[in-house]
Formats: sequence, structure tokens, C-alpha cells
Amino acid sequence: MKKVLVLGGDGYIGWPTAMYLSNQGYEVVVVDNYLRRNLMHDLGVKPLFSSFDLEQRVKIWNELSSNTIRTFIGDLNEWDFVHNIFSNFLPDVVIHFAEQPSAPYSMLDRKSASLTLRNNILVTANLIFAVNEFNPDAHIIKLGTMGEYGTPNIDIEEGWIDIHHKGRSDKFLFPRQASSLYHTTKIMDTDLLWFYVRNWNLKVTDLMQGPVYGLFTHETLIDDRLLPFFSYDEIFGTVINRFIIQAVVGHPLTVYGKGGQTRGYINIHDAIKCIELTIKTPAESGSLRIYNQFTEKFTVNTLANMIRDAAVEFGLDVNINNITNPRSEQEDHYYNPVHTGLSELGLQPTTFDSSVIQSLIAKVLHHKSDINIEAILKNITWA
Ligand code: USQ
Repeated sequence: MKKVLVLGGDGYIGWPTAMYLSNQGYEVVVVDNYLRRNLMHDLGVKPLFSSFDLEQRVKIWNELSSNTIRTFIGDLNEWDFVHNIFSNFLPDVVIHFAEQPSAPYSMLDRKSASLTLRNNILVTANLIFAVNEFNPDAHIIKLGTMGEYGTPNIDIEEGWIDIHHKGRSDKFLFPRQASSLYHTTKIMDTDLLWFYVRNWNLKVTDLMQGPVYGLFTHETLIDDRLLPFFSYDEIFGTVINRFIIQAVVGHPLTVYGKGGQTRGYINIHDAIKCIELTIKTPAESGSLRIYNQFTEKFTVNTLANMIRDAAVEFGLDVNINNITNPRSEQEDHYYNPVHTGLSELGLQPTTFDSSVIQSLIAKVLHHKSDINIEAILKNITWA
């Protein structure tokens, strides 16, 4: 059975991925330095369901499950730490979630920008060096983002585009133009990986993921202590999860600007399935394979209306408020990305519908008293 190293195993997607793969019989090792927990603590915000840290959750998992996960706590920017992990555990697959994951955080100030740049790029570089030194045949699965492409006025291909220019043709990475520094570090990651794929024949899959929503996988449903983060603050919360919390506490849904911003979304359950499908059909040596990882496109206005309508079932009277956009982004634009690769590997998409919304509202309602309304809008602008 394959040995899988999950970098960023404490995170919103990293932790449920680790449990899922452990349940499927993979030998799983998780690594984290609690960067996100520490940043949230410094900013005075908390996610719902955060009380158990990675070591505690792994302990609970190892008691409840027949499979065991192992943990390394430390900073992947430190080569000695990375070297120690790979000396103790030689992975067949490395899944790289270990990044500062928030676009708003990266835009706060010089310090947050510098931390995002350093962390995201150096951790990717250390991972590349470790794989090359210890097992160049290992498959690197890197979490990229749809935000690398931005919102161009042409169809977005799955990573690559053929360009015919002055009578000649070649294939290039699709043009990328992100709208935050965080998303820009993801572009830099892709370029770094592509450089070393060409130089060292590495095997890499880059998953361009859209905003993920939800909470439920087979494993997170086993015990509430195993639930992942569910952030709803302005910095770490993503739009669907934020709107669910806002609907429950009676805060008007915070649509930024005109609300015509379109993104490709994916349920956390499907995001993890994509990882498994990618492990099962690895990239070839010397190739950077790219998939666009989302299942459905929505504007922010559509999401707000769907959540308001679904909340009626619980007697919740939800208002929608178009507030000044704190971000620099297009609010009304063309958006048509290809996303056929993962379906061809066998992904069966979960539909974002009223029953999915209601199951999230029902869960959050049980924890309503833990929600801090003050954290929802702190009026942080990207200017
Ligand atoms: N938005 C609102 N109101 C809110 C929060 C967000 O209108 O209260 C809007 C944003 O302005 C944006 C859209 O919703 O147009 C999505 O924002 P988001 O905060 O859900 O997602 P984003 O910051 O783009 O980043 C998230 C993850 C990131 C991942 C990315 C995929 O945090 O790790 O890479 O989604 S994507 O957006 O496709 O680049």
C-alpha cells in the first residue's frame, strides 16, 4: 500500500484528506507547524470546531480507527526538519497543502506579504529538493488554485495552451494573472515545479482548486472532535462557509460589490476524492499535469440567493447586503474554465443544492453560541 506524506495536515482540507486516505489503507504521515492556528490567534479570530490540534486529533483518530496516522510537527522552511522527515519516512506520494492559504491575509501589510512569500515558495522548494534527493520517483500533488488564472476574457484551459505565433506553434502554461499576493505565490509555485520537472524529470500534478465549501466526509462524521476548521472571519473564511454562518447568526450576507464575481466551487468531499483519483493515476516522470479542480460555477449573488432560500426551512429570515468590495477584483466578467480532466478520472460531482446547504446550516445551528459576530466583518481593505 502506498505511503503518503500530507504536508499541511492540520488544515481545513489537509486533515480530512489524511483521515480519508488512512481509512482507504494508505500509510499516512502528516506534517504541520500550526502556522494557520498561530496567525488566527494573532489576529484574534477563531474557526468553529478548532479546539483539538493536530496531535490531539491524530490521537483520537488512532483510537477510533483500525489504521494509524503518524505526525511530525515542525517548520518545512527548515531543511533539517524536512531532511529528518524524509529520512524516517520515504513517501510514494507527497500532497502539498502546507501554505499560508488566505488571499486577504497576504494583502494585510508588508509583514504578512513577506511571510506569505517566504513560506509558500520556500516550502515548495524544500519539498522539491527532498523528493529529488530521497525518491525522485515520488508523485508530488500540489494544491494550486483557480485564482492563478484570474478572470481573463477568454476560455481558461486546463493548465496548458497551444499558441500559434507568426507561423510557428508551441505549448505553454496558460497565461496567469492573479488578483492577490497569495494567488501570485501559487503561480510562482507552479513555475518552480515546472522548472524542476524539466530539469529533474519529477512527476507532478498541480490541482487548480476553486473555493472549497462544506464539512462532511465519511470520516468527519464519525466524531465531532474530528471536524476540520470552519472559518467564517473575513481573513480565513471562504465565501460559502461565511454565508452559512451569517445566515445562522442573522448577519446580512456580505456580498462584496456587485456580486457578479464568478468562481468554480467544490464540496470538501469531492476535493478529497480528486486527491485520491490523482494518486491512483499518477503523472508521468518529466511531466507537470494540471487539472482544474471545481465542479460548479456560481456568482456571489447566486450563492447568496440560494443560501437565503434554503435557510427558510429553519425559519431563518436572511437579508443580503451588497457592501463596498474590500478587494481589487472584477465584479462582472466572463468566466469559462475547462474542467473535464478529473471527471474523466471518475469524479462524481456533489451538487450544491438546498439539501447540502441545509445540512450545513443544521450543523452550524448546533454551535450557534460559539460564533463571534464581531469576526465576520473587520473592514480590512486590500488598498
Ligand atoms: N466574497 C464575497 N463576500 C464574502 C467573501 C467573499 O462576496 O464575504 C467573494 C470574493 O470577493 C470573491 C469570491 O467571493 O470574489 C470568492 O472569495 P473566497 O474568499 O471564497 O475565496 P478566495 O479568497 O478567492 O480564496 C479561496 C481560498 C484559496 C483558494 C481560492 C480558490 O481561500 O485558498 O485558492 O479560494 S479561487 O478563488 O478560485 O482562486
